[in-house]
Amino acid sequence: MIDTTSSRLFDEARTYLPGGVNSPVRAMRAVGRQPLFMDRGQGARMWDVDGNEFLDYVGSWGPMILGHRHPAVVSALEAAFAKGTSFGTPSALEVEMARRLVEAVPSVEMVRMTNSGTEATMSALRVARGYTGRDLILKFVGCYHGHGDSLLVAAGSGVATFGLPDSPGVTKGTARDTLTVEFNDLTAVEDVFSRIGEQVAAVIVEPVAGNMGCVPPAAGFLEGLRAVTARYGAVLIFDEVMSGFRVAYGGAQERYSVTPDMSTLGKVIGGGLPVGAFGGRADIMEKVAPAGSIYQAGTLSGNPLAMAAGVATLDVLAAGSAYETLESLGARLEVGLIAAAAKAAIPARVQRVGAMLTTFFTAEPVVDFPSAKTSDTDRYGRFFRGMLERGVYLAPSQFEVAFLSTAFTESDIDRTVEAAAEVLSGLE
Ligand code: KE4
Repeated sequence: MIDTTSSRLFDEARTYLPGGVNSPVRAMRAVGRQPLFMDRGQGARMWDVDGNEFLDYVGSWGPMILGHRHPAVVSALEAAFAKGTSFGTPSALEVEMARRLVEAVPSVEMVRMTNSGTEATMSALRVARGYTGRDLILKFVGCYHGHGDSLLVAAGSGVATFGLPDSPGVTKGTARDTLTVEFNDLTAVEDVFSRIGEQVAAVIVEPVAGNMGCVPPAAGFLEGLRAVTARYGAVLIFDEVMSGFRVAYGGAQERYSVTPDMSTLGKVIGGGLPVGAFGGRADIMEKVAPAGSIYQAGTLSGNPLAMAAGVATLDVLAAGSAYETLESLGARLEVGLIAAAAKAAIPARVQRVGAMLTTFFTAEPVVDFPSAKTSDTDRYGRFFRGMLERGVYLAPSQFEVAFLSTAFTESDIDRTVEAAAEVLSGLE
């Protein structure tokens, strides 16, 4: 594969941008190669600056659920753009978006737009702390909720203890207010609450984990979180930035019939433009300025272009058979990958929820971050590079997911499976 233009651009980019990228995972360090610079996308495909064509299973990390340049999104953006880009005033499109989120997402009675998932989760935590008057939050090892300080916290020595900074720059004081336990470990959560439940402002969880690879909630896990947080008056936050409008139109909370107190959203709801949102029970959201005293703001929050692309995306998802298509394509890919790994006698686990899927290079079920880490990441890197050479762009990390879009066809999936069979058969 020729990547001379990408390579030249990367050399120049590293002069101006830390690591040559604007977000670390794009640098492809986890899969042992330099990044490719994309030039354009159409449907399920994208082309890099050297003209290489790829089936795109990253989809901008989730937003492109309809594929690139869906006609409805393009025309909505053109119409909005013809009238200007941003006014810093209320606009009708913000009301259109808010109404759809309230109608679609069971926990959302009121909502506030932001410009990223990070802003959404940061804001949701502040609101939960302001609403409860409590300081502590509980998160799960391996779940990622953006780069807000309170959430860049590693498990303390032995889980279910106070957190430790997971990045330089996060203060010990901040980390101390974040507890971490293993994903799917309801007993550990109940143990924390039995000891200090009255101090916990919120539990934040990816209801379907996607940032350690795809890890579904264990039976009863989400229901258990709902019960214990209700019992102690803590706010249950579902971080649906990735799962929202992906695993169902109403997100994981609709798919698993568990309604949190607050939810955070992003990615899909912006149709590829910068976006985030946090929402929840009206009695909580009414505390947010200027209705209430909990401050939160944003110059470009609810900007017309992102609202136009997002509303158009949600309307396409709501109108047709998108989720049946995504489920059927996802199942076809899952079955094909399992068969290809078995034929090659490569230990692998394919885990999927709807249109998000991960091939873990481990023999054991992946139920939390420790089990995800039994995966052979070096083997994943070789798998990734082999697939890239065959025109299939997967997530450049074992601990991410492949995202399907409605733009894929069955023959795209079959081609992906054929490529996987070739790569896996040659993978020592
Ligand atoms: P952003 O700030 O990147 O818009 O959203 C943060 C975020 C919050 N919550 C969940 C569940 C998320 O998955 C994310 C961001 N996801 C990563 C992909 N694993 C974005 C890719 C990147 O960091 O470049």
